[in-house]
Amino acid sequence: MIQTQYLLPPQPLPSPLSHRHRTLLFPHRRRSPPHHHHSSLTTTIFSRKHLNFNIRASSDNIIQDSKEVVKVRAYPFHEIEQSWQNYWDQNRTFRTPDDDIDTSKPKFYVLDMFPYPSGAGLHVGHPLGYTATDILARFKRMQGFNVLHPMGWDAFGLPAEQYAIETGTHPKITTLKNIDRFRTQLKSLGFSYDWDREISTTEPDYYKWTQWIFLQLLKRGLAYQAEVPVNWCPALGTVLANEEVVDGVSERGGHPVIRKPMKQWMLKITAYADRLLEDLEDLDWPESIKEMQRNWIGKSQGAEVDFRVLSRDNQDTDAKITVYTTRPDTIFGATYLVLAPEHPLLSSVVSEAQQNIVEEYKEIASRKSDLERTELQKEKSGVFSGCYARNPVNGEAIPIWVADYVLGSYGTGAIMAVPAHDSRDHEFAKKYDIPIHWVVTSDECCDDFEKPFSGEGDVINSSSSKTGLSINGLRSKEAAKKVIEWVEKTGNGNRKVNYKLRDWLFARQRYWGEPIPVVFLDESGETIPIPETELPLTLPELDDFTPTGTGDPPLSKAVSWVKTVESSSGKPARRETNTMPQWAGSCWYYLRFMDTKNSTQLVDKKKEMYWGPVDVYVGGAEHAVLHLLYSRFWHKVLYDIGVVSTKEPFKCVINQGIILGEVQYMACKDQDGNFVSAEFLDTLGELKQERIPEEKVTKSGNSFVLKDDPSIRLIARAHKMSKSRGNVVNPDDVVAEYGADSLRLYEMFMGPLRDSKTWNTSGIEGVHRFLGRSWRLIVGSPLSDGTYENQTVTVDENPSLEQLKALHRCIDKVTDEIEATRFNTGISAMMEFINSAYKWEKLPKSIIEPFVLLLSPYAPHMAEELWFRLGHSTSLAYEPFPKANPAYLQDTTITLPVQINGKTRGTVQVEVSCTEDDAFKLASLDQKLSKYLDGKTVKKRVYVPGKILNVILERENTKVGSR
Ligand code: ANZ
Repeated sequence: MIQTQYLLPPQPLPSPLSHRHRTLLFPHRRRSPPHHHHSSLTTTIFSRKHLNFNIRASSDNIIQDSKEVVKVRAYPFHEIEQSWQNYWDQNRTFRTPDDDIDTSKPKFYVLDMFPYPSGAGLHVGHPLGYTATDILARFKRMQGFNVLHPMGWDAFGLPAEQYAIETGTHPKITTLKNIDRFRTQLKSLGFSYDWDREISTTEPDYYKWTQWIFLQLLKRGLAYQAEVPVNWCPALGTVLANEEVVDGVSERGGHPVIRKPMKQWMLKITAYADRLLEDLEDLDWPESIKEMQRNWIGKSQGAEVDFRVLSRDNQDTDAKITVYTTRPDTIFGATYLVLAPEHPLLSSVVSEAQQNIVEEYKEIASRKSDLERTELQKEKSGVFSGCYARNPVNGEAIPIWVADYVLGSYGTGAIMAVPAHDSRDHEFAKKYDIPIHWVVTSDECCDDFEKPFSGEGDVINSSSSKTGLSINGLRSKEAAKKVIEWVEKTGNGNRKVNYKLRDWLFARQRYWGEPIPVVFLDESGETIPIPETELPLTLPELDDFTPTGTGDPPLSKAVSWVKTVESSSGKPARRETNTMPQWAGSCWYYLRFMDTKNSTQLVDKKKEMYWGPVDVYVGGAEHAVLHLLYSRFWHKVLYDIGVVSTKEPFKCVINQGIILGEVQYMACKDQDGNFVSAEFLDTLGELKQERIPEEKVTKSGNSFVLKDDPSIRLIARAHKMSKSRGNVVNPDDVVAEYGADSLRLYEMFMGPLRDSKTWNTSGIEGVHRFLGRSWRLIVGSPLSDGTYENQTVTVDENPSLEQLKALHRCIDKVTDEIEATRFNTGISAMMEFINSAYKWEKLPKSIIEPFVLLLSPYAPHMAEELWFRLGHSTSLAYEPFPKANPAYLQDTTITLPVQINGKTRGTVQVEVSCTEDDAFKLASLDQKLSKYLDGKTVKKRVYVPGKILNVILERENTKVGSR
């Protein structure tokens, strides 16, 4: 597996480190580490073009020199970060014990949705979720939890295969290269993954178990084969994935794509529909995802009703069309039936006269995806079949139409259309002049009978003397119930629950995926699973990845691999040449992380019972449905066969928001090239737009305007990062310029984790300055050569009450905010602390050490370095997280009312324990109160501590006879 190629476990080191070991680990840093000698300010300048500057001052501000502006690093992160990453690597600091784990401690399993290692490398969106989970992992470790925080690669998939077709580079090579790049990038961000547990879905040791799960599904009848339409592109001679088809043509080349049935593997996820629905209730997941899963499963209750097909002379035939309806109460309003174009009965129903038209219509429909067909805005289309059917409730003959707004794959593929009460049917009936019969009424409807009424109400016009059924006057619910009872009694149908959820198409005509472990006997075609002992069935080497032209998957080119014998009988057989879809490997990887090297079991039972389920799972909302639903399904199957002990895989799911590119400013220009303010955009119609650089923009009220001409309002917009817009931010560049800790801190400081946010470079400068300020506060100002002392300016003195209060307030806030995953406000608390600390004359070590621990989950490199400079010889990763002492949290200042001559004239803020003299002094300094007190003689002061101060003044200018 990949990790064995990568990490050579160094000799475990005794802990705490002896001095000798420390020098081994930090060969460059005895008491005064050489790297700090090198860290003169000239080398800490970030210069883009090897600029040679003479820097005079240390500051995190921008310094002007030699006509150019360069940024000075706020602190020597470039040395610190690399050396701590090496330290963590060499010491395997974040290795989670495996067989040697102390299970009496509580566990915390925090997982990222593992990435597909694309050729483009990491995106700034990745570290958003990864930093959040890393903060949680580090925090929980310090709180004494056993933490499982692993990383791996979801590495099968299309791009590597497409690249192979274009360049001949084997997908394995591309994949390994991309994984190396991703790993290096992740390490450069200081994430505390246990790299000993790295896995890749493409490694045979891993996919052996993906294949094993498939065999278990097969054994239980949960995997089966069926004819299912695929996207077939005749011109390219290949089957395409949905994402390779855009508007009905191939993404590459723009060739037409049609839907063609092919025999494929399906997984019976529908057998788990009810459990997938019910078990959502207990999950701590965003309500929006739960709702999306509910809709995806789409449970609906209704009835199947049979409509007898009529012969030319209006007689009942043996054929019947079964429709699915959720509104049996509207059955008297059914004025036509619709069959989906792919309905199996269609060809036997169509009249001779309509044959050609129907065939043509079917052809056109076969090119559309289900999504296109059901889009509400799309104009409805259809053709008459030439045939009629009888409505069982009133015996009326109604026409049978063919229309693609009815899908073959849902319900029965046929509907009774009720144009008065369904908007799609209404639109269709209007277009083709089909009668509309109103059968439900309510106060909220039916003013004009122009629009359909889809709500429930009172049933009207719904009785038949012929059949004796009447539902008039009933409410929709009761009417539906009565109709269902009637059709059941008369043998015309039955109650039915339906799900939107379809079985999962589990085969791809692709090379770069897991081989499906079955063979087909040559003589009978019978499907036989390969024995579990023969797993993994490895992917054969292949040099030619180009499509076969016949629709057969590329694996069929591996002729000697495909031709085989069935193990138990020795009979000649062919291997399956379809592979599993990309979703397969990611369905269960969280289980493998618990026990990555087990060669006899998917996961050891004891380990699973300890680690399962995942406590916090963070990833993008784009996986709200498929990935999360598929893995829940597999998990439940594994639960049923006793492999896992929990019903659900992920206790809490969090979706991090999207990071949009930096706000871009556009100015409008008229035809003559003059700037026009954006508010005229609507009135002047088409205006040219021109991008304006940020330095030419200024804010005015709520909008942005041109600096040179504030009357020109600009359009400000943030877009999704994309190559074509040129607004992609590469994390490598940010790390080079500001350091990993700044990137981590910035991504957390941008806003609430779950919100979408826009990237803003001045924001990162802000957090970078904060880190620099923290560094210089604790380490001191740089020496004349620009290096820093190898220790701190902290003192071994007792802290003041004020310092203790500031610290404990910070501990309290940071702890609360991490626990609530509100990382941005946690940072604000640390910023406040540093601001107060700058006002102190002395920095007691007992105050600064806990602060460094608080900072460590966010900015681990700097925190480790400070910890080291504070005189510690081991990593702080397992130091107990500071606990707030409630005694220092109480707010002891109060608002004291001040009376002058018995009249309340104002208030002052004082400590509860404030003396009378201090209270009076504060009152005479107060702007409002001093007006009354200045130049007056105080006769008497009455002070009730914590309650009131009353000042009685000498009377002056007393007018005679005034009273
Ligand atoms: C008559 C009717 C009257 C309907 C009415 C609705 C409103 P859900 O809730 O999504 O299950 N339908 C059934 N099968 C369909 C298919 N294969 N393709 C497209 N539409 C189909 O919706 C079920 C309703 O959607 C069914 O109830 C059916 O139209 C339609 F006032 O029957 B109804």
